[in-house]
Amino acid sequence: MRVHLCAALPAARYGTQGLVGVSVKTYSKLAAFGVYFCLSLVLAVSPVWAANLDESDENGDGKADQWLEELGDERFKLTIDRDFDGTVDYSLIYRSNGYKEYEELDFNFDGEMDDFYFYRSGVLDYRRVDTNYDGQIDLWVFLDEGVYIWKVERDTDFDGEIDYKKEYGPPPPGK
Ligand SMILES: [Ca+2]
Ligand SMILES: [Ca+2]
Ligand SMILES: [Ca+2]
Ligand SMILES: [Ca+2]
Repeated sequence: MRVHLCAALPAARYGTQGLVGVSVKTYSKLAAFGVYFCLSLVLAVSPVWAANLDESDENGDGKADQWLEELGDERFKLTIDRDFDGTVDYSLIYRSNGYKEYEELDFNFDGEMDDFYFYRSGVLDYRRVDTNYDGQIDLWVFLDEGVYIWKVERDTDFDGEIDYKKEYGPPPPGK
């Protein structure tokens, strides 16, 4: 059985709030048309950054809300203040070949990152989520080919101990 990342994550979490730059209404509409809409795929590396921009003011309020930093070793870090409140709530590290390495998101805009994406050769490998925003990871999702879940672990009572494990198949080669 192959379980798609978008299908298996707690739906409530993604139905109640606006996604990155997309209103709930638009999201529902997309969902109604059967469009897969994963958070991790929303913010692709924008071609605008190919120019040597290191700061940008997307909403024109005179304050920068997107930053690009060269880390060296052909690696870059993009950070964004999605709700323009002055606190960074998204960051992405990627390589000059366009491969993502790491991504993190403050989904509920409380100032703490709560959704973490780890990539291998540019492909999403696993994801860690703090679903109740208490600062502690309670959901681990392990992926094959970037989109198929092969294992899920959860701490359902948020006491720091994993109490739920589900494997959808044998570990993929090399995992
Ligand atoms: Ca701004
Ligand atoms: Ca913010
Ligand atoms: Ca948060
Ligand atoms: Ca938690």
